[in-house]
Amino acid sequence: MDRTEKRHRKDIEKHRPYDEMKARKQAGKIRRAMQKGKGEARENRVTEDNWEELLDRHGPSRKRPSLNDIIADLRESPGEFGEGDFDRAGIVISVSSGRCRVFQDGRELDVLVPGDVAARQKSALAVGDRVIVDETSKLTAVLPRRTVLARPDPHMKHVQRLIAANVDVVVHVVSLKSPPLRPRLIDRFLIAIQRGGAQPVICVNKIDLIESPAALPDLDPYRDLGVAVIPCSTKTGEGLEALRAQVEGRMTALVGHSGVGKSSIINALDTSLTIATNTLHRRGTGRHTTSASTLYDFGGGTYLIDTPGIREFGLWDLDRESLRDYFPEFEEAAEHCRFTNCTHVHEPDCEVKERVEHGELNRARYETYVRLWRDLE
Ligand SMILES: Nc1nc2c(ncn2[C@@H]2O[C@H](COP(=O)(O)OP(=O)(O)OP(=O)(O)O)[C@@H](O)[C@H]2O)c(=O)[nH]1
Ligand SMILES: [Mg+2]
Ligand SMILES: [Zn+2]
Repeated sequence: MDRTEKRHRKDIEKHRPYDEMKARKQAGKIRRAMQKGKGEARENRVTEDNWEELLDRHGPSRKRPSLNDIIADLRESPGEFGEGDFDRAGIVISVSSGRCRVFQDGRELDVLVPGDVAARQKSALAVGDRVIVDETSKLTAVLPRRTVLARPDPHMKHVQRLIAANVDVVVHVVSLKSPPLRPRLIDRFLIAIQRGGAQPVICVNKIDLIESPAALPDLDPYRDLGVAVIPCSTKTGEGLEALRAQVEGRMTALVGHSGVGKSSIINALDTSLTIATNTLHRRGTGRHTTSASTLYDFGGGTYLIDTPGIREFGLWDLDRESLRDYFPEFEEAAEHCRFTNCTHVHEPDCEVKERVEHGELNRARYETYVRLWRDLE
C-alpha cells in the first residue's frame, strides 16, 4: 500500500458516519465470535466420504437428548419451574389454532393452548418445542429454544413465523426436475438455517429422473462450505441410507419447495408411515399436499419433521454487513481487496471479483451474494 492510498483510506475512515462505524465494530465482533465456532465446525465437517467415520467417532454422545435428558436439564436450572412440572414435559408434534398435540412419555396428548401463553411467547408455538402440560391437558409453559427455523410472514414482513424449534439438522430438499432446481433458493435456505443455529444438509431428490450423474448440477460450492450434499431417490432407494445417517439420533426438519418429495422421503425412511404425498402435482397450480408441520418419532431419539412446501423464502433482519458471514469462502480474498470495507459489488481492485473472473470462486454464489446485497438496501 503506497502513501497516497494510505491517505485515501484514512480519509474514508474519517468521513464515515459514527453510526456506521459502530455498526461495523459490532458486526466484526459477531463475525469473530462466529469464526471461533466455525473452526470447530470445520473440524467436524461432515461430508459424504467421512460421515460413517464421524458417526462412529461421535456415536451416541452426539444424539439429541431424550425426554429424560430434558428433564435432567430442567432440574439443573429450574428457573420458574417446580419439581412437579418436570414429569409433565413433552415435545410438540403438531400445532393447530388453539390446540396442539404433544408427545409425552410415550403418549400423544391433545393439548389446549391458552391465549396468554401464546401472547407471552415472542412467536407462536412451533413443532419441536418442549413444553410443560398440566394435569388438565393445558399447556402452561414453552421451554427456552435451542434452535429455531423461521422465516418472515409473507404478509407482515416484520413478523417472524416459526417453521420448527429445537431442530439439530435441517435438510433442504431440492429436486432436479418437476419442480426444477432453483439454486437461489438454496442460498436463502442456508442462511436461514445457519441463523437459526441448526446444521444444514442439502438433499437432491428424484435423481432417477436424470439420465446420468453428469447431469447433476454443480453443488460443490456447498460441499466446500462443509454442507453435506446427498443425491437420492425415493423411487430407487438410492441415497436413503446416507440421508438416514445424517438424521439418526437427532431432530431434523425437511424443508423445501412444494413437490420436491419431502413427505415421500419421510415415508421411504420409515415404510410403516403413509403420509399423504401429492400424486397429481402440477407446477403452478398452487397445490400443497402437506399443509402443516408434523413431527414423526422414529424411535431412538430420531425425530423427523415434515413441513409444508415453501415458494418464496425471504430473509429478515439481515443487513449488508452480516450478509458476508454467510459467504465465508470470500473471506480470504477480501483481505486483498483495495478497500478494507470493500463490498465486492462496485469497488475497483476487488480481489473477490477478480477470483470469480478467474474461476477460483464460484460465480453462482457470487451472483447470489450480489443479488442479496442489492435486496438488502
Ligand atoms: N421420480 C420421482 N418422483 C418422486 C420422488 N420422490 C417423490 N416423488 C414424487 O413427487 C411428487 C411430490 O412428492 P411429495 O412427497 O408429496 O412432495 P412434498 O415435498 O412433500 O410436497 P408438499 O407437501 O406440497 O410440500 C409425488 O408425486 C411423488 O411421488 C423420486 O425420488 N423420484
Ligand atoms: Mg409433503
Ligand atoms: Zn472486494
